[in-house]
Amino acid sequence: MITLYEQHDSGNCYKVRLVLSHLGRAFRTVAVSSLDGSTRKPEFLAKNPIGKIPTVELDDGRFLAESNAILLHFAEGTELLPPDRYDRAKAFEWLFFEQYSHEPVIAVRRALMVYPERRAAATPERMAELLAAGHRALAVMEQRLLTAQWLAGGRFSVADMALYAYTHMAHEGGFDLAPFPAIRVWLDRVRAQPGFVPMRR
Ligand SMILES: N[C@@H](CCC(=O)N[C@@H](CS)C(=O)NCC(=O)O)C(=O)O
Repeated sequence: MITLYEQHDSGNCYKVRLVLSHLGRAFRTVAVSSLDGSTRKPEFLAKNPIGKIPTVELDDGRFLAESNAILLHFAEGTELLPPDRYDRAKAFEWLFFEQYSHEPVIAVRRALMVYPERRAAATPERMAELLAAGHRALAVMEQRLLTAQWLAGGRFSVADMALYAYTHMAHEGGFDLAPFPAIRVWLDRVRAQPGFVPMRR
């Protein structure tokens, strides 16, 4: 059976729960966390030398890390990856955008606000920079979603799963979604998909 090494309140780990649930794939979970040092232990580093979660162990015993690579692995050959070459590349575009321009600002600002041990790094300058960068990322999504139901191609895909994870928690990072009505409707659309599971808290 697939094993997901995860931290329950991580959006990156939640993406994997979303894809496995949507596809009806059985999996078990093992809790790992930076807070208790378990992501730095040799037994975990042997599974993923980067020392990050999510990490999955596949049915054949091989390991895979990086949330969006994991999404792509499970989505291969399913309706979650657009068959058209251009639409597929657009899905990749959103996955790279998520990792470079969205998660590093929206998830990080949330972490600085939510985890007491990170608060010392939440200087006013850093929080202001992250807020501005987060608004820029949300504006890019809003622009697409004003004229399209889904981020890539004409249907729900891994791109929507990847961006849903931290966008739906953006308010915990101090981001007000009121100026982004198309994003708010899209969040509801994602929640209405078969197999949707809410994030565990
Ligand atoms: N780019 C990675 C980021 C993974 C990541 O930063 N995971 C965090 C939890 S959200 C983590 O493992 N933190 C523990 C640590 O750094 O020790 C992905 O998308 O999977």
